[in-house]
Amino acid sequence: ASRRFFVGGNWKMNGNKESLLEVMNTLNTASLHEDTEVVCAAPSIYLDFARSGLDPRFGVAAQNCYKVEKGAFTGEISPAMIKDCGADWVVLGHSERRHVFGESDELIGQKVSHALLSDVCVVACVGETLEQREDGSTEEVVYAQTQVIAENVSDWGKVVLAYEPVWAIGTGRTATPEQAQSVHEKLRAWLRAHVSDDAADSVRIIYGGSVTAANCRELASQSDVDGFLVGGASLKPEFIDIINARA
Ligand code: G2H
Repeated sequence: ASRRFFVGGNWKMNGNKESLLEVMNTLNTASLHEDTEVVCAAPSIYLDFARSGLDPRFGVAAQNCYKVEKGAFTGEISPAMIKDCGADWVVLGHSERRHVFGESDELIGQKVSHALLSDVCVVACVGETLEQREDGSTEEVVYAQTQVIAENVSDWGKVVLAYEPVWAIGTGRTATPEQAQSVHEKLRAWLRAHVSDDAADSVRIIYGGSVTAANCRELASQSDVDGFLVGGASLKPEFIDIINARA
């Protein structure tokens, strides 16, 4: 595919300055496939630290943000602040935001809209729970989540769609390459039917959920898998192998 491979490292709420510096030094000195876009999602309190510690060839993302520019929203950060820290991306709708913090599709949509209007690129996440997969509603769930995201996208050139089955996140249970490819292919068809041919052909659809150095190559070889969102393994030296999965 002509789509540029995209690998996001989602540090989640892990690390400290000392350990993250080590992670960043490993990245800065690694020899990486040039055609891969790499973005690290840092805890918001470390956005500045990540931006100054990472080589400019890496992008930096926030892991969440609020839906307005400023105001009395104690504890929140805005896309304007993300940009002010030199970061260009935000992860929105991650399953931990949806399921641990109870974020609704509606709120995620509003966040997507405001981030894009603020010129911050978005990694928008969708994915079904184990119960939903088992009762056969995977497609219905990911289409509905994608629909609300799509209603709020002003520029698909600034969006990466991440498919993260909830049952595969941090569990060591990865989707098989066939399972991932099947959902990615359906999401691309959904984009073709409901957005445009251009969006369907150009939007990167990345897979997340227990991606490791051991399983990344086969996943990366699937025609509709355009990269990864990596949690646990993004803090380990094997992240380099994952970045180079398609090399
Ligand atoms: C899914 C993923 C990164 P992990 O949340 O977003 O985490 O690779 O640890 O399953």
